[in-house]
Amino acid sequence: MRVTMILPALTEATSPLFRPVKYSLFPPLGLATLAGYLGPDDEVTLYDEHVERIRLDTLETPDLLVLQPYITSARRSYEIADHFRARGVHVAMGGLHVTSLPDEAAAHADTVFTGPGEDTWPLFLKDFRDGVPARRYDSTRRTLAGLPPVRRDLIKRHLYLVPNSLVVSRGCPHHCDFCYKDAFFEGGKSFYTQAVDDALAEIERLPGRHLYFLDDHLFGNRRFAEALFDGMAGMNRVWQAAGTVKSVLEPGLLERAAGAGLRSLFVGFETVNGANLAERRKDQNIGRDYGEAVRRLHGAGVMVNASFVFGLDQDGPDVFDRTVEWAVGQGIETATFHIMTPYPSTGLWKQLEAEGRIVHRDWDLYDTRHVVHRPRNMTARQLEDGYWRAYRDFYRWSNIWRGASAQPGAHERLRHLAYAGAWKKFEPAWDALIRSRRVVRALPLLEHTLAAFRSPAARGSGAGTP
Ligand code: B12
Ligand code: SF4
Repeated sequence: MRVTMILPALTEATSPLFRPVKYSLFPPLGLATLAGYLGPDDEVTLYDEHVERIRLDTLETPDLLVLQPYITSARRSYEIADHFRARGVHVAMGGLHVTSLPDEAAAHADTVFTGPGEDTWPLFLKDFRDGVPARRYDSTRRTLAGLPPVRRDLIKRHLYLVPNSLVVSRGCPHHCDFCYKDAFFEGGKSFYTQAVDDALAEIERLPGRHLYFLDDHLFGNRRFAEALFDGMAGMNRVWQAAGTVKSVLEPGLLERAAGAGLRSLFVGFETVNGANLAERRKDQNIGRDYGEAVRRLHGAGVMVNASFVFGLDQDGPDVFDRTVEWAVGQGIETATFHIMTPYPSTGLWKQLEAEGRIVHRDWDLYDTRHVVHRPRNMTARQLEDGYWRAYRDFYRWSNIWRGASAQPGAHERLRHLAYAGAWKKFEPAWDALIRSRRVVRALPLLEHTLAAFRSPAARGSGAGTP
């Protein structure tokens, strides 16, 4: 069987006007995971529009086309699907946006899938080979046991800065109402992990030193996380991941992660307005000392990528300056800002829709950079302007210097400057590297920046990775 898999990209990812480094970070892990279920005789090709241009009229005509639309790439995905269906190709679509709006996707596909694919995809493959594929498969049985190895041989590693991204769990134990998670995992378990040995085996298969865990919350199951970090100690890895404020404040876990090579953590602080938290069911952040979380991370030698959402119902026009001021004052190395975006079928979507506050359904603009709802305590213009101003202000050299000077020591100050500066300040260099189609050449630099620093505690004891 000939199978083509495509991760479509929103159009701006290919625009010369837009800084594209973000789109050259991670390979299409979901599709490479599904490819693992294909047989040795199947011919499979995997394309990722974030890093390569595809011309539909020159592509081969496969027996089966597999598409994974995100909300912002839904329009493009449907365009690709329609093109191939007109040529008689069976089109299968699944993933987050399809799960949110299966009927919308079904108008462009022969088969749609809701939820994660590990149970339904092998079922479909059998039905398809037998000539009786169904129109729709809904995932209910959730497990990562017996997962075949991810087909990393299909990934064009040289096109990515972070080719070694991986996930060892699915979902998250929390229920923030703006998050994709509860809707995506409806009908079954919404948080589950691989067996620790399987996760360690996956890590062993990855070349080099650097890893990026894309798990929603790597620390979400303490027993699993501890065993994983213990197993990773001594593997000489440096890695990045995501975790919650609550998990950072829990004694012991962070230190174990740092000992196993954790060097930077994406943390969902979300808001400096405590009143927003209960409203958005971000219960795990309520009453937590954010400053203490940052100090603990820095104390363990872990850089912080702080995530914030603007335009929540309790936010007024002062929220942008307050957030930037707080983050810079804490010495936070990198920040990711988002405009609150109601994804269809989330709790947030349902509330705003009931209140008549969804302004339009142009999914291209649901990219967390555009205002798609009617904010409560400011205008849409104030929100969009404030969002861009926050980015500019946070990454001003004066603020990068100020942030670096809030770090505990000279070592940390240097790393702060190197990492924050490289991330936002050298866009022309990134562009040049990406256009040379050898972005992976920057990976040693990233590894070096992450590895060049050990926690004060680890430096004292000689423990941890070099
Ligand atoms: C890596 C990542 C990116 C990468 C690129 C994606 C890539 N190369 O895969 C980058 C940085 C480019 C990115 C960008 C954005 N992202 Co993003 N990203 C992620 C992240 C962290 C991990 C994705 C991943 O690899 N998961 C692991 C794999 C194994 O799971 P999976 O891809 O979901 O695939 C499984 C299932 O979905 C299903 N499946 C998927 N496709 C198909 C197809 C078939 C036929 C079948 C059967 C099953 C199936 O089976 C797979 C195996 O279980 C997710 C968070 C998350 N937890 O998923 C957010 C996430 C997907 N991103 C999101 C968003 C909003 C964005 C941006 C719009 C944000 C922004 N402000 O820029 C942009 C735009 C992206 C675009 N192309 O349009 C949202 C999506 C919301 C939505 N409803 O679509 C998520 C969920 C984050 C969040 N919590 O809000 N992202
Ligand atoms: S903690 Fe993160 S992944 Fe978990 S539900 Fe909240 S936003 Fe989603």
